[in-house]
Amino acid sequence: MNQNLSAVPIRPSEITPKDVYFSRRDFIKTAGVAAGSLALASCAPQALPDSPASENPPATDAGFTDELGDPATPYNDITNYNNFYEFSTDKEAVAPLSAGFTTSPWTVEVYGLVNKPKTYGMEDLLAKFTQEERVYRLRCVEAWSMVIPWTGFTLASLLKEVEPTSDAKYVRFETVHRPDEMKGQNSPFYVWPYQEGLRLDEALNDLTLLATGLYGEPMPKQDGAPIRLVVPWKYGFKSIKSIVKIELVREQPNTLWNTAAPNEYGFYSNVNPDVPHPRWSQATERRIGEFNRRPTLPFNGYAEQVASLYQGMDLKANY
Ligand SMILES: Nc1nc2c(c(=O)[nH]1)N[C@H]1C(S)=C(S)[C@@H](COP(=O)(O)O)O[C@H]1N2
Ligand SMILES: [Mo]
Repeated sequence: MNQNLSAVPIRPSEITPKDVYFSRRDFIKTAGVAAGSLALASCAPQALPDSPASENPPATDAGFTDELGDPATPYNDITNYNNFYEFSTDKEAVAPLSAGFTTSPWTVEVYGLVNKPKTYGMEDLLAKFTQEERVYRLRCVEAWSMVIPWTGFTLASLLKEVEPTSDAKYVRFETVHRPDEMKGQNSPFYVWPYQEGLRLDEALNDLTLLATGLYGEPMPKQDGAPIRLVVPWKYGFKSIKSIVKIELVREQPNTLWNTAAPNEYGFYSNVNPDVPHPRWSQATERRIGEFNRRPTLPFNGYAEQVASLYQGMDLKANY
C-alpha cells in the first residue's frame, strides 16, 4: 500500500499572512476547542458553489486541535490523499480526477421505515440543521490517520425530523451512482453504488455527523462533496461520501466492503487495536505528516462516548 504523500510545493502557512493565521488560532481558543471539549462554534449556512476547490488553501492546521490536543492535519494533505474508489484507487489521483464532478444541484432522499419521508435539497439541509465545527480523528483501516476539522450537523437531527418507525433498526446510506462522471464505478471488483450502514443507535449517537465542509470551507469534491457521513470511532470506510440516499431499514444492510471481503471487513468496523486485519496489525497507526507511528486507541479514542453501545457484545466476533 503506497502511503507516501506527494510533495506539497507551497505550504499554506507560507502564503497566509501571519496575522490571519494567528487570529484564527485565537478565535478557536476563545471558542473553547483547545480547552478539551468536542464541539464548537456554529457556522453560518454556506453558499454552494459547484467547485469549492481551494483557491486560498487554509493555513496549516489553522489553529484547529482535537480534544486530545493534536493539531489538524494540513488542508493540502486532507485534500490530496483520499480514498474515493469511484474516482481512483490511487489516493493522490482522486483530487484531479474528481475536479469535474457535478455536486450542484444535489438532493438527499430520506425514506424507508419513517413516518415522514422527505427529499431534501442541499440548501434545505444547510439552512435547516444547526451547523457545527467538530475536530475528529479519522482512522483508516490501512493504519494511517488524520485529524480533520469538519463542518456539519448531527445525523440524529435529520433522523428525528423524518421520525423512524419502531420497525426501523438500521440506517442504510448510498453514494450517488454516476459511472460517466465516476470512472471507478465501472470497476467489476466492487458492487456499486457504494453502500454503508449503521445500527440505529449508532446513527443517533451525538458523535455521528453529516459533514458538509472542512476547514470552514464547503466540502472538497475529493472528500465527498457535497455531503458525507463521519463516524469517528469506526474505520474510515464507514464514513461514506457523496450521499444521495438514507434509508431506514429493518435488517442489517449490505455494505460495499463487507460484500467485497467479509472476512476482512465486518459490519461494525469499530477501531480496535486488539483485532488485527487478517493481513496487517491495527495496533498502531501513522498520523499523516508524522514519521513515528503512534498507538491506536480503542474506538479511536472515543470509548467514553460510544463503548456503552456495545455492552455485552463480543467485539472480536463482531469486528
Ligand atoms: N463513496 C465512497 N465513500 C468512501 C470511500 C469510497 O471509496 N467511496 N472511501 C472510504 C475510506 S476507505 C476512507 S478512509 C474515507 C476517506 O475520507 P477522506 O478521503 O476524506 O480522508 O472515506 C470513505 N468513504
Ligand atoms: Mo479507509
